[in-house]
Amino acid sequence: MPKPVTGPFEKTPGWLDWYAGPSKPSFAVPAGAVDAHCHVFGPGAEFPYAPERKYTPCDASRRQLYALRDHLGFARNVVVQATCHGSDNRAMIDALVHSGGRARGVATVKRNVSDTELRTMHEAGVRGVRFNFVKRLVDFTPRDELNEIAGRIAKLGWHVVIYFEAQDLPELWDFFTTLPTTVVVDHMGRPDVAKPINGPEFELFVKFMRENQNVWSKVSCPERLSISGPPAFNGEQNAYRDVVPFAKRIVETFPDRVLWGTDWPHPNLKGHMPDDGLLVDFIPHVATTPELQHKLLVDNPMRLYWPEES
Ligand code: 0GY
Repeated sequence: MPKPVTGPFEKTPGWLDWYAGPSKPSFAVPAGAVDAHCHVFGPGAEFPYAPERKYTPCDASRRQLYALRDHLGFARNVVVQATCHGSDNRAMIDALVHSGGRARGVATVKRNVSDTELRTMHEAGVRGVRFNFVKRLVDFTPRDELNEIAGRIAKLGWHVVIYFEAQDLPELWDFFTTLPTTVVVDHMGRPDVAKPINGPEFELFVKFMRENQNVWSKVSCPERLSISGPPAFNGEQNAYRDVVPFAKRIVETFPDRVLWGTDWPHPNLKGHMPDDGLLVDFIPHVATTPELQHKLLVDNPMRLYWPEES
């Protein structure tokens, strides 16, 4: 793949660019597999980054995303609005409309979004909105505004994607459990994998999914959650081995409510930039049978994002 370039914006100091030479995964994803969590950044010269952004990335265009899709063997993408674009969804929507129907999107909207704008987004392929509670990424949005948005997008058959960190789940529980839509959690609610898998923090997340049948989880981002790191860091065969038990538990307990995504182009990583081919090789460690792999990569994302085809 061509190397990352940056447009007219100055990248955040220390920014790690996405990895331009991903390996071919050893694991062959099933036909029709969906990368259900990825982003586009700009390009900044065409789609400027939002003034309120908390970071300035290197550009990561739809062409580069779709080249990665093909390289890894995926058929489709779900492009999630990145916080560096705020509620300006143009780059994400441009990616959808140039995907030949092979991408759906998750937008960020404010309460002043019009019904016409929502309808236009739907026609482009948007099927959800993202509510972000990670304080380093976004400013606070009042709950009444989020409730109002959730009520409006529910009528379109969309869902809500939530991003939060494990220690914040108790405080957010009541809000999450009253949302009127399917609710998709990013990256398993960001567990601290140094803590025990059957300790109170992760048990609360399992309970959250068990007691709320409308809650799904992405078992994504081992590179973000891992302390043991990739093979080059720990000298082992299995990348991100410390995340495996957490993701495997969620896949095996809720096989019909899990999704997987690369998280390309991997915003805000500090230690290393993953080889996306190795990330794909993480999948069979957490979804250990062909049946579980098919649910995770094909059946579940198709049911949520392309119900008319599933
Ligand atoms: C992710 C994770 C992060 C960033 C964003 O939209 C974003 O800026 O999602 C993060 O920094 O943890 O899912 O891409």
